[in-house]
Amino acid sequence: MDETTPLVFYANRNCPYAQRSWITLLELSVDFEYQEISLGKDNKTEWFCALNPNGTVPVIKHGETVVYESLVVNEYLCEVFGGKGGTLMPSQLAARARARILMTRCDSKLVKLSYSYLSHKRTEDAAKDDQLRAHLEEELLLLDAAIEASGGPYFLGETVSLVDIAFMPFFERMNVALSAWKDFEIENSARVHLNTWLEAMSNRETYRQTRLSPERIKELYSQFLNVDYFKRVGVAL
Ligand SMILES: N[C@@H](CCC(=O)N[C@@H](CS)C(=O)NCC(=O)O)C(=O)O
Repeated sequence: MDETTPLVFYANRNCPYAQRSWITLLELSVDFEYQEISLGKDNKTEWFCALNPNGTVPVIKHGETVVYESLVVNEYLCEVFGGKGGTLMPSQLAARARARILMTRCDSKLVKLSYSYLSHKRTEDAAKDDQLRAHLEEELLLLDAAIEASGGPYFLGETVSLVDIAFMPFFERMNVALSAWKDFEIENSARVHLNTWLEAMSNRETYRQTRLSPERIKELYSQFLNVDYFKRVGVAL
């Protein structure tokens, strides 16, 4: 298996996890075949579950090798294609560990805190709403400090990495949804490094090719919020 082996990318246009791998494929200039998976339908089929027993996107099939879980897919892509269009992981072991700590934190903290706050109904418990908002603010400050410590504009310093790619699809959605439903702006003068990071990421051509429009995010998220989708899939408390 090498960079000349055909690669199929199974994804869904609305999925932030799949978007992570899509940006990575584009950043690494990989040739691939995009296959759209209709969620609730194609991902329940026998053929898809044989590829990924979790029934989730993204999945890549690279020759006979099948990889799923967005963060694992992205590291695999870096390992195989990292030499071609530039690498997205640092070479030093300590920096690689730091990158993994931040990527894991994206899923265990930022994603959970932001979807929990977004899906909480203030009318049901205002004190809890304030608490969820405060937890999210704290996490955003921590991320701001992480970017500051690296010198920015990216999480690991001057060059874009898998860490930035892991976070961006969620910031894209939260930027729109938290503003629309919670009157909460991600861009805030208390988080200058995060603001600069968001701008640097938003200007990247690879990301721009994969982004959802704000209108589409609002349309999707109003459906999701109506059916308590985020709680059902386990990204909100
Ligand atoms: N931890 C997984 C999460 C992937 C995930 O949850 N994908 C969602 C779409 S955003 C999915 O495929 N859900 C299956 C479904 O909705 O039936 C990853 O990082 O790849």
